[in-house]
Amino acid sequence: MMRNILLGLLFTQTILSCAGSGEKKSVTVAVKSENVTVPSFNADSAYSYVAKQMDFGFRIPNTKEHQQCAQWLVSQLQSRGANVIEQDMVLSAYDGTPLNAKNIIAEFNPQASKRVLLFAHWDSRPFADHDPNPDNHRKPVPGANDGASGVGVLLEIARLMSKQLPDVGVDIILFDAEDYGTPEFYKGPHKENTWALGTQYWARRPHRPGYSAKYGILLDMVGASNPKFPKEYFSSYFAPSVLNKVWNEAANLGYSDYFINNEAGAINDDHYYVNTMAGIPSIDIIHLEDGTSFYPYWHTVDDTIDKIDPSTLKMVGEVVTNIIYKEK
Ligand code: AHN
Ligand code: ZN
Repeated sequence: MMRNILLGLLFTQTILSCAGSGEKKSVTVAVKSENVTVPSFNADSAYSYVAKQMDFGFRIPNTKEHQQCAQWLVSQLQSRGANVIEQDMVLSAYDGTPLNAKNIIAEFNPQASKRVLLFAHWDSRPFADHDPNPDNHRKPVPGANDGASGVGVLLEIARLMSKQLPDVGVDIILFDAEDYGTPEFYKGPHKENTWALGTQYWARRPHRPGYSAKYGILLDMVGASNPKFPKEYFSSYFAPSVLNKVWNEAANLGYSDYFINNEAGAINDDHYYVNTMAGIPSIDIIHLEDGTSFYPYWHTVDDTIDKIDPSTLKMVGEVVTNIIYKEK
């Protein structure tokens, strides 16, 4: 049995690497688009958007801080000229708690048929269940890197798009209730798929029936100093050409020390459901220290604003900005 699974994996990898060798076409596209002006990503502006989210407090469903932050996110995106859709829903958490949640969807260039989807989660986790101190396990995670960083980068990209639209359509989705997954201390009945609840809801009921995009890019924990972004497993499995395109762009921009070539483990994150349920090939740019463990303050009470380094926001922002403005 195990042997068959292993053989199956080897076979799949062979297919994927064959698919990866067809990269010459995308090289041609990149050369053609060299004369495109790519607006410059402002790291201080992105940082200020991270800090602003933190000022609201914990962004936990069913709280007023969460509602207030949502209102601000919607008005930010509207002020950038996007068509903003608020997808309100009541979700059921790992223990059956009803969660009043909101996905925030911002369409730029809504009439363009070729679209790219950029996404991040905007909620923060109610339980610091990975904190070294067990007394903190039921306290909330501030979520500076885990949540606010990806949103900060996307809000800065939205600001850039308000001045100059890329050729393709871009949808920014800020998903809710990503981080309400089963806490490690929970002893009740087991439930599957308790993470990324907002994404699962959207994949079943997209904001436009039949919605699709050419590909998707998820930003998760993209703000800490000296990050490592290895090639996360589901990203290489479902979207190898997107992954290579983005990592090549990062190398072009001089960021190959951070966007590293190592293969990393599978992370059950928002992109998993965008791939498997919505069928949009999507990658996860995620800080993984040694290929398996998250950024050091992940799900601790110390995931605070002082961990955010504008130069990390800048490298990720610049890579994604180059990708969308060079897309034809
Ligand atoms: C799991 O821990 C299974 N998924 C976590 C994905 C995540 C949480 N990303 C940010 N916070
Ligand atoms: Zn988290």
